[in-house]
Amino acid sequence: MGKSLAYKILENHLLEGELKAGEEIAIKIDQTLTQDSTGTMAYLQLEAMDIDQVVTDSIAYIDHNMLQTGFENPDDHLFIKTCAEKYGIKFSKPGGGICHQVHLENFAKPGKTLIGSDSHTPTAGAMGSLAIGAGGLDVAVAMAKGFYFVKLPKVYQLELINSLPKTANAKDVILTILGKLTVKGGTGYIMEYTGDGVKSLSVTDRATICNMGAELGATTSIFPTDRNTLDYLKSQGREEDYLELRADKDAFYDESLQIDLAKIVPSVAKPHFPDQYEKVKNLGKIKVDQVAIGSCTNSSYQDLMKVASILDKRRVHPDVSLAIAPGSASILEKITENGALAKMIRAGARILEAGCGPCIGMGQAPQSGAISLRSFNRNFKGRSGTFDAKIYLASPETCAASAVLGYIADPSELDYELEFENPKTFYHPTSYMIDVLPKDKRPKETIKGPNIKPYPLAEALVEKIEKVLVFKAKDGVTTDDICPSNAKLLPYRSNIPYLSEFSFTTMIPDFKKRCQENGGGLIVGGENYGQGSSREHAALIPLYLGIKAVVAKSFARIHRSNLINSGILPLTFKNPLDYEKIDEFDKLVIDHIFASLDRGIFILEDKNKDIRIELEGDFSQREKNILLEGGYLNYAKNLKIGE
Ligand code: MIC
Ligand code: SF4
Repeated sequence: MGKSLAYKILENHLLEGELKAGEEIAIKIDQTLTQDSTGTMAYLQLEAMDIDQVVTDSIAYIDHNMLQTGFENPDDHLFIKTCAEKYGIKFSKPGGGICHQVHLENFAKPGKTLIGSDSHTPTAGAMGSLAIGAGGLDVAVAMAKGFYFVKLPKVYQLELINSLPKTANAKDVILTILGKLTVKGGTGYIMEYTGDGVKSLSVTDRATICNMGAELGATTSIFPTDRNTLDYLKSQGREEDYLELRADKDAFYDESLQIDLAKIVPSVAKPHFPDQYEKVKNLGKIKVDQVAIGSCTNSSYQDLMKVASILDKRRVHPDVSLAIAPGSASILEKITENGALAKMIRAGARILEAGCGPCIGMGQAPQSGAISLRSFNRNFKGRSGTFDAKIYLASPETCAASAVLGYIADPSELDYELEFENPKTFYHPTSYMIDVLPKDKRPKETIKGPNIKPYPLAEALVEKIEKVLVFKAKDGVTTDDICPSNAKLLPYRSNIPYLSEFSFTTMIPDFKKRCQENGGGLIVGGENYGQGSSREHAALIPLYLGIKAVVAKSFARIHRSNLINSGILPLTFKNPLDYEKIDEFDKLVIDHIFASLDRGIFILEDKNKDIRIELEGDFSQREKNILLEGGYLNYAKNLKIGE
């Protein structure tokens, strides 16, 4: 039986372990990326590893914390810049664009491995790169040592047939897949795209699809390479990076789903999760107050040209605010040069700088109770910066048509032509990219502003945990709940004590107080606990507040690793119905932890109810050692692999 493309790349990078689904393997990492909202912490951890220079081809992007309403964000940018200079890392200045878009343009390479401290790192799968999102500490270790550990996922084949109709976008494809498989459907899988329909999709279409594989919970997503990949690389002036890659004809896949592109129609994800699928046509005329176009999902040159074609000679509805953030300086330069930007401005759009912007609530929070339609990838409650706003996700075409008509509209309601040429070459924003400094020019010290506080250090596991259940959460807790992020809070990503004030405030007002009054505690959660962002702050805050274990029905992959890296036990109910038996503020005991770690079965005693509940903790030997040694930083310092 032949191999999938994903397994071929993994095999080429295997350092330790066997290619058996479910086994933990160590792979060689070729490239890393960081962004600023997770990067400050990642670089503090890199500094703690006491190295001279990184061993990977690494890029530090500034794209999230762009509003400079005080000294905090610019101080963090400077800290990251000095780290990049000191350790031999390329630096993408603010204004250069969103990390995933700029990486696709300039660095993503077929057949290479990439890990990034951002959950949407798999966007580079559009280029046939095996790209995985991870916590900042995992990325710091990869930069210092060149390896990354991952439980080998199974492979899910998505066979594409036919081609998209004019009004449908690659976004509608991934929204359709999310509707079928849900936000948990990709957990434990690599999503691999195959079939005749692949050739009808451009690299940027493929990037949209790989990007939102993160919302499926998948480890990563990947496309084969072909003529379109070569043309894209040529347009970016790096034809020599092309490599033809595809799965074997008789490749083995654990699961398979066929998607007929011809049947894809304009779609939305309704509030408040990306899998709340509905066809635009079935919505009725939902009035919109705000429309936002951009983000690492849909801010490519092609997407913005489609938007300009729809807005051409039209006017944004008087009741709508339309914001557009281009994905990169290179795209902004092209749409400025060819007049597309002028069409957007004439229509009344608000043009933002190239960056994440409203996607992470960095400005453009909608009005109270607003309906906001966005070409982004996440619509969790509160993420926009306005708690009672309702966010719908859609394609850039649906967004543009809706901005004009004032309600969520199928783009076919408007007449427009999509005839534009793809540029033969793009401008290369070297002005925004600072290359690796020669060794003799590198600074000896990094510069840290006063907002950068020491991060909490994990403690070695103890034999018995005896704590109160300080919070019992429902299904689908996101990292935006555990560590809310918006323009006011993002500047404190290097200040865990301050951030801890806001933890879980989307759900309860007094999580921190509960922890303080009870000397820390335990958290209980439902399905897919910790879905969403890769931010390790969602583990560092609980660590800081004395949380010793999180018991849930299931965990999202990156968050589970972040908990282990921070020395917090992530355990699951053996019987999910046991979730119902325990209540907030019950006294809970988990004893005989060392022996339980070996058995993989833990016993939770509820002293109030006088019951015992079986929990599971399926840890690899490395994960057990991390927990026993008090976190990944301690464990990784002296670790060597593949030598
Ligand atoms: C996000 O989209 O949620 C973010 C902001 O890009 C995060 C990273 C972060 O929390 O800083 C992500 O996706 O990993
Ligand atoms: Fe930035 Fe939004 Fe993409 Fe996260 S999802 S990297 S915030 S554009």
